[in-house]
Amino acid sequence: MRKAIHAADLHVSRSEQQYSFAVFDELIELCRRNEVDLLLLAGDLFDSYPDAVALAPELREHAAALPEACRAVAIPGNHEELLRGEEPLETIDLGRIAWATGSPFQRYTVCGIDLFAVPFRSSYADYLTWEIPAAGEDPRIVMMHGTLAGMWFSGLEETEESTVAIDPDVFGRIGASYAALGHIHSAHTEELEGCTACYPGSARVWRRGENDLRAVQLLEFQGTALTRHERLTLTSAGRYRHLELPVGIDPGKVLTHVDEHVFDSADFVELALSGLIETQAQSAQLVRKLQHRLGPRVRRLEIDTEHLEPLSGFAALPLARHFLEHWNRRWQHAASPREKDLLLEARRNALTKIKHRVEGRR
Ligand SMILES: [Mn+2]
Repeated sequence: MRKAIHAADLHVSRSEQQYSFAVFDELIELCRRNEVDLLLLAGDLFDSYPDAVALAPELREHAAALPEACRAVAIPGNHEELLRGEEPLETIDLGRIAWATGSPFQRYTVCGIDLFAVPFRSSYADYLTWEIPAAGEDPRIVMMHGTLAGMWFSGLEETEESTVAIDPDVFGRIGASYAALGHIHSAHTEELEGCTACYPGSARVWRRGENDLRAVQLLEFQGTALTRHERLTLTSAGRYRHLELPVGIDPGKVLTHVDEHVFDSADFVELALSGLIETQAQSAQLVRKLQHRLGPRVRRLEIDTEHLEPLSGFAALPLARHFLEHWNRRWQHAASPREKDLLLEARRNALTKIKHRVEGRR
């Protein structure tokens, strides 16, 4: 039985160096704990070319902790192309990690696995001309970075503005039983051309909206067959958490509605304050209090006041008071997240209308 771990889109960067390396260390630890033979890094290991150049030495040191028997292969993703100019990718030395830059693919035979590592390119349209050797006894894995053709229609959110299509026909041509994919930051697996095509999702929270727990994929092969694949969570990656806080007549009350214990120290938390407030100064004070209380407990805290609008005299308006009293009763009995979302939206709309009415512009 052979084991591999497939990770993608770690985006190691100078701007979040400590966090990136904490996640990388956990990945190495997962390789140790599961005694894997092969670590696959499916692109965007670094956030940009300059990040790769600056942080490769530190990455080499961390990668030295890989179990002795474990081989590791990384392909460049579109992010290693960012700000690259004419500089060569091949000269980046990742130590224990083999950096696959051969075109159109680089082939590795690693403990009985036949690996086709395809570095990122702006188009894979020429795949029909690739010379693919006849399959042998070993299971084949193909590693690529881009978006599976057809995924635009599956309702999956794009992680990038630029999209490079991978035709799953290429998996069939290679005869791969597993496609280790990167680029889409949410996890997604499907069976295509007799191949299990998998995006483990980004190994770290790279930007807002990446709500799910971050994970890598553990693979087991027996003979030529993929016998198991399983998600392993990366706890040091934390989560992205978005929370709307409706501000009422007494703005300070919001603070009692925040339970800081639900957040993990690795989380990226975004609080969206909504409603009406008497003055900008009150709004700023509320932001400061929230920052003071939550800021030190989480990796990153952002407080959005776009939907918290100042309206002097608002707390004395009968219309606003009546609306909020009624709304609070409904809110206390809201059962589902869907109902809560609807109530929050209704509240934003109603308070904006009240503000416009008071200011005389309907
Ligand atoms: Mn990425």
